[in-house]
This record gives sequence, C-alpha cells and structure tokens, in this order.
Amino acid sequence: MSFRVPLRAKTVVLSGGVGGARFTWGLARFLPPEDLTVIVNVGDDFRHFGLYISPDLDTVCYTLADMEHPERGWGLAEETWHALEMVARLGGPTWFRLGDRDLGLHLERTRRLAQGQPLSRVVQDFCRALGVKPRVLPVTDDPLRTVVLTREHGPLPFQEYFVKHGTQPSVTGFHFQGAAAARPAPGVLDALHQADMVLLAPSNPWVSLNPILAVPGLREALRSATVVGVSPILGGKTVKGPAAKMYREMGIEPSALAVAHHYRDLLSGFVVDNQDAALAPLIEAELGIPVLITDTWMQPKPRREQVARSVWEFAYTLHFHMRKEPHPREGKVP
Ligand code: FO1
Repeated sequence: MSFRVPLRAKTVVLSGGVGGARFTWGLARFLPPEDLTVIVNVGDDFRHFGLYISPDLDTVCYTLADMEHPERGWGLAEETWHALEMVARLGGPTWFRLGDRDLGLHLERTRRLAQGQPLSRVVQDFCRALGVKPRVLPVTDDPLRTVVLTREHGPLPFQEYFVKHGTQPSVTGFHFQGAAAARPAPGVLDALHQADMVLLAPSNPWVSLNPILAVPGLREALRSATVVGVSPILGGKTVKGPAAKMYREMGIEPSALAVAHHYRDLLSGFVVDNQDAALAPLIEAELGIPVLITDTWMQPKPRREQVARSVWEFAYTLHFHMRKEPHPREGKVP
C-alpha cells in the first residue's frame, strides 16, 4: 500500500484587498505557513487624521487572522464606531469609516513609523501579534500612491476616487506616484526568486496588481517562476469593486480574456470561472498557455479553500509536471 505525501512548493501570492485576502486565506488552510508568502499592494495607502492607513495590508492581515468583517471584507468583524460618531458631532470628515478597534491599529502603526520603523517590520510584528502565520510583505516600504485619472475630476488620490466618490467618476488612466523610485521591501525579491509558483490573486488588475508590478525589479523577478493568474472577472462582471467598469472606461470589453491579455507577458497558466468556459480556447490560442476552468466563486467561506486548492494544484502541475522537473519532496512513501 502507498500514499502520497502532501505536495509542497514555495508559493507567493500577489494580492490587493478583499479578493486577494480571501484567496490567500484559502491557501493558508492547506499550505504550511513557511511555504506561503503574500506580497501586498500599498498603492491604496494614505494619511487620514494624520494616521497612516494601509487598507490592503490590513485586509490581508485581518482576514488571515479570521478577524475581518464577513460581508464588507475590510475592517473588523467586531467593531464599534464611537470615535467616528464624535468626529461627526464635531463636524469632521466621516467619508472614510474608521472603526474604534481598527483605529487602535492605525495609531500604533503611525507611532512606529514615526519612530523610523519600516512598514514591512511593523507588518511583521502586527502579524505575529495577531497570530498570522504566512509571511505578509508590503511590496515596498517606500511611498507608492495610486492616482486615478478621471474625466470629471482630473487626478484623484485612490481613496478619494474609491470611497469619497464611490468609484463613480469615469477613469481615463492611472498613475503610480513614487513607483519609479520605490525599492522592493526586504524579503520581496528573495521570496520571488525562491518561489516555485507565483499566483496572481483575483484582485483588480488596474489598481491592485499593477501598482505591485510597477515597482522596479518585480516583473523581472517573476520570470523564473511558474506564474498563474486568476480572473477577477466572471461573466463580464467583477465579484466586488470597479475592475469591470474600469476596463469598459479604458475602452476594453471586460472579460477573463481581457484579464489574461493584461498579464500576458507574465503568465504560465490562467484560471477562469466555469461561466467563462467558452473563453478558455480563445485564451489558450491567443496566449499559448493552458487554462483551468473551475468554480472560482469564494462565498461561503469554505469555498475559498476549494478555489485556492484547484488553482494551486493547477500551478503545481504546470510547474513540476509540464516542466518535467520532478519535485524533490514529491513522491510515495510505503
Ligand atoms: N471602503 C469603503 O468603501 N468605505 C470605507 O469607509 C472604507 C473604510 C476603510 C477603513 C479601513 C480599511 O482598512 C479599509 C477601508 N475601506 C473602505 C476599504 C478600502 O477603501 C480599500 O482600499 C478598498 O477595499 C480597495 O482595496
């Protein structure tokens, strides 16, 4: 009798906020934490009330700690809003909703950054304190800010576009302020060089993964890994957020095919939802890469593990079997 030992491969995820966080949570259910690193967008970061807010990093950390709000995906499940109610009473800005417990994290992060600690170090300490085992890295410790170019209001800082204007303005382009001078945070390039597989989470290609890929050295570091992307667009629509609207406003029909083209120089394989099965042969023909068709819907919560597992196993097969390199740790034991 024989049975297979669990498969292992160094896995890096590139992630934005809610979709990427849920996908990474699914991977964390079955991958040993030392095999999993998530590199997170910081283009959404901004200062508010003088505090340093890092929404995507916080969403990833709260989700991996099982503390996230189940419906919103951002912020904490158990939250109160007394501080914001007082701000409202005093006539201050309340368009960006900061809960009381969440505020505690922003206060402590801002204090540490003011002492000169780099963001990556602060994240590492917070993850340890919250019981998050996989490695969470901001793509850079340097300032990198997404600016959304809009028809109605001109350039808007990301959170003003996203929250204050509720993603309503029509998008004409994007600018990643500070990207050219940004250096990958400590550990980012090493993680990518050591990675067997890099998974592009089902995050917004324009404003979640493009800012990560805009950091000098990131694209080059992906060359040696097997890179598998997951479409955040299902049946022409996004599960959450404005990705489909952005494609349309940029003159591109939103679809899994458009997302595959978006990442075309990077991909070894691509994953589309069952409802986009008809696009798979087109993607395979136009990009010359294999496509996995599967259920990518990540609700309810246990679905995340199933989605993550199918994507990971597809990437594993591409990496170790199609490349014909047997994995040193893969095999049978008596
Ligand atoms: N998104 C909103 O739509 N409205 C909010 O008031 C809001 C507050 C907020 C506070 C902390 C935090 O970590 C995230 C927050 N988000 C909010 C989400 C945030 O805008 C993210 O950047 C987006 O989800 C894009 O990833």
